[in-house]
Amino acid sequence: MILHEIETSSRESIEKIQLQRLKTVVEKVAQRVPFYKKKFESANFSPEMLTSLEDLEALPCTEKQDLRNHYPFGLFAVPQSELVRVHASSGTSGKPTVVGYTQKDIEMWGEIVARAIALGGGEPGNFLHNAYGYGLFTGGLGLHYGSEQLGMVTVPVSGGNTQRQIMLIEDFKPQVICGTPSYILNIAETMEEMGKDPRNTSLKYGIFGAEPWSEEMRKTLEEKLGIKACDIYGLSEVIGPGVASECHEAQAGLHVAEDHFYVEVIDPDTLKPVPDGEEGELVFTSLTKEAFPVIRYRTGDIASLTKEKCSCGRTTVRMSRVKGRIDDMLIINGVNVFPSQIEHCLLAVPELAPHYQIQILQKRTLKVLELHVEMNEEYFTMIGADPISDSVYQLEQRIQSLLKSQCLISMEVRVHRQKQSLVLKARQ
Ligand code: DLL
Repeated sequence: MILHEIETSSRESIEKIQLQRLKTVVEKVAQRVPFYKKKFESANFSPEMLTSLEDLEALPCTEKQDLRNHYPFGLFAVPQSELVRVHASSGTSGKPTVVGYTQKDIEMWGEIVARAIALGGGEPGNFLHNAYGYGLFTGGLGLHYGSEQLGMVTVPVSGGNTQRQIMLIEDFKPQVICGTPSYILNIAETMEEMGKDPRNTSLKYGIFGAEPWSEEMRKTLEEKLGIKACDIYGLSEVIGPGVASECHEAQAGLHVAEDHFYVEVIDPDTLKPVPDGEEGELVFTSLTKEAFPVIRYRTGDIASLTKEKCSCGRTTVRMSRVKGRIDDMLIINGVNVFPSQIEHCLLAVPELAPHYQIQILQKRTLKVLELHVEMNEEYFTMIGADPISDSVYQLEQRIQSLLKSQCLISMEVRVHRQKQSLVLKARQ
């Protein structure tokens, strides 16, 4: 179901709209956000110089660090009285990256997520089982508003309590399910363990994202659940889910909501744009966002673009699946984790030596993080010859709760004796 005429417009009309909107947003941030004003001045760039979309390349990119430097609201382009919502994603220093929305932003977001759900097979009147987490993470509320805007009956289950999710799927009979691919696989496998056949539900379509997944994973999910599974992409800095989404007809790349976001792919080393079809780092510029517009935001995500018309009839540019990231960010069951964030917490623990190792273990369909750290010499001497003592256990528990409260990360912590045979990564 095609919801908006932009989805099938000619390239010229799409680019004409983009250029008009780009000029407006660039002028607005130059006036309202001191960070961009300074950035434009130092690049000798003034908004009137924008005569084509390519002229944007003259501007330096914006990075996650810029957002951190202006924590929490320093890059907002409207007064707080115009905001209706904030969301946030995890950050390296324990401080999240904060983004804001006006009422119009929320409506626009709902519109593009409605489009994404329609792309993935959802229709008005269908039930949508939403297993993305609700909260500061954009997944739950993002899909929720889009589903309502499409006219679907939205079941706001959020993540967790898998047996209850299964009961609701059986009783409410949704046609569409949304969530991280790893969690949805967990639901399917739990059904199998309960002696139920996951192919026997009412589900027809799945809209999965927020973490990298593969074609093999798609095949597994489709076979296990008897559904069509589509990829949905987004990041809170740009808006949340719905920046790009796959169509169930072709399942051949994610259609970018080009009337709201201008996408580029750049070489992460030279920062120059790469030709269509070549992989590089995705960079997005907001075209319509009011509260928190970003100009040339480097996502850290690796993908390629194609402007070829899709067999579903849509003409919007498509991005490939995200192939990986250029930084060290890990995405564990949909939660973004920077090793440097963990490092920051560990530095505050006086009993530890400056080495740690993060292990990602696959336990059934979910990933589990294990953190291995070394005690330092003083602590080792203090506890004496028995490293399996109560005090080590208490130290492990303390580090575990520190990580949980400061970084929102759940991990198993193991404190090892000094110079143990583990090949531990040096912190510095
Ligand atoms: O993950 C938004 C989202 C929610 C997308 C629900 C899709 C569904 P953040 O928490 O800010 O926002 O994390 C954004 O997650 O830069 C990618 O590295 C990764 N990511 C998001 N979607 C995909 C996907 C949400 N479909 C970061 N494939 C992004 C691979 C994805 N990686």
